[in-house]
Amino acid sequence: FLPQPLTAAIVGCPFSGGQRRTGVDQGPIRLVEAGLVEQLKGLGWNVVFDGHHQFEEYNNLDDAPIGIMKNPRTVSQVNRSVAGVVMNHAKNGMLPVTLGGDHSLAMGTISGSLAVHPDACVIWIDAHADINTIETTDSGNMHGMPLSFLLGIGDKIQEFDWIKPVLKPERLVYIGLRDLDAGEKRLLREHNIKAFSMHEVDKYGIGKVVEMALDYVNPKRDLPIHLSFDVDALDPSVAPSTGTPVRGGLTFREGHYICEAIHETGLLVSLDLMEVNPSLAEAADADKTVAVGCSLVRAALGETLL
Ligand code: 6HN
Ligand code: MN
Ligand code: MN
Ligand code: MN
Repeated sequence: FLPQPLTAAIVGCPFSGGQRRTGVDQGPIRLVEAGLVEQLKGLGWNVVFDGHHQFEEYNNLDDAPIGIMKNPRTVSQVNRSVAGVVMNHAKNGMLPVTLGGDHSLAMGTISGSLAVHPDACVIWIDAHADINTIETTDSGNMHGMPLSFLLGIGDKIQEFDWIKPVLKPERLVYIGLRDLDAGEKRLLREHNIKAFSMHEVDKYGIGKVVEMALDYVNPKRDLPIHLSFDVDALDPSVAPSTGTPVRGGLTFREGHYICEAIHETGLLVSLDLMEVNPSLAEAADADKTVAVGCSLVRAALGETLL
C-alpha cells in the first residue's frame, strides 16, 4: 500500500490530557532525542519529522467534565488535529509513526489512517482494552476509552461528533490484555470482539497468537494494518516507565516478535507507540523504556535480527 521509496512521517504528540499523571507528554520528546529518526534512516527509510506537535491552543478550553470524563474538549480537539495530520501523511503515501503521549491519541491516529485506508484492520497491543464508554468508565480517564468512540458504541457525545465510527468490531483484534474493567469485559462479549489475552499468549506462544490474530482480522493478508502499541503491554520489568503498569506482561522478545511479524506482512500503513512516560521511574528505568520503545518501532519498520 505504500509507494517506494518508503517514507515514515514521525508524528510526535506530547499530550497527557487523557489521563492524570504528568510526564507522558515527554515520551515523544525522549524517543526522538534517543535517535529514533536516525535509526529509521539507518533501516533505509526516508524520514519526515518537522518537530513535535504543539497543542497549546487547546490548553485554555473551558473543560468541565462530561459525566466523569476528564478534559473531554481538550482530548477531542487535540485528536481532531492529530487525525488531520495523520490523514495527510497517509494520503501522501507515507507511514505515520505517532509517538505518544497517552493512548487517547488513538482516536486521532485511527480516524486519520482509516480515512485513507477504510478497509484497514487495527491490531491493538495493550494490557488494557481501552474500550470504556461514558457509561462504563470508572476512572473518567479518556486514554481508557478511544476504541468505544472509534467503534461508535456507547452514548453519543456532541463534543466528539467529528469522530466517525470507522472501525468495525470484526476489524479489531487485541493481544496482551490482562487488566479489564468489568464493563469492558461485557463490551467485548456483546460486540463479539476478538482478543488474545496473556492467557492465550501463555497457552499457544506468541508466534501462534500473532498468526491467529492475523487470520481473524486479515484472513487473506490483503488488508492494510494499523498497529497501535501501548508500551504497557510489555511486562513492567521490560518497560517500567509507564502510567498504568500491570504485572504479567509480554516479554521483550514477545513484544518485538509482534512488530517483526507485522512488518513481514508488508501491510503496515500506520503505527502508534503510546504511553512511554519517562518521569515515572528511576533515570535508568526511564532510559530502558525509551530504548525499548525505539526498538519496537524499528522492529515494526523492518529491523531484523540477522
Ligand atoms: N491505557 N481501564 C482503565 C481506565 O481507566 O479506563 C485503565 C486504562 C488504561 C489506558 O493504558 O492506555
Ligand atoms: Mn501530532
Ligand atoms: Mn494500557
Ligand atoms: Mn492503552
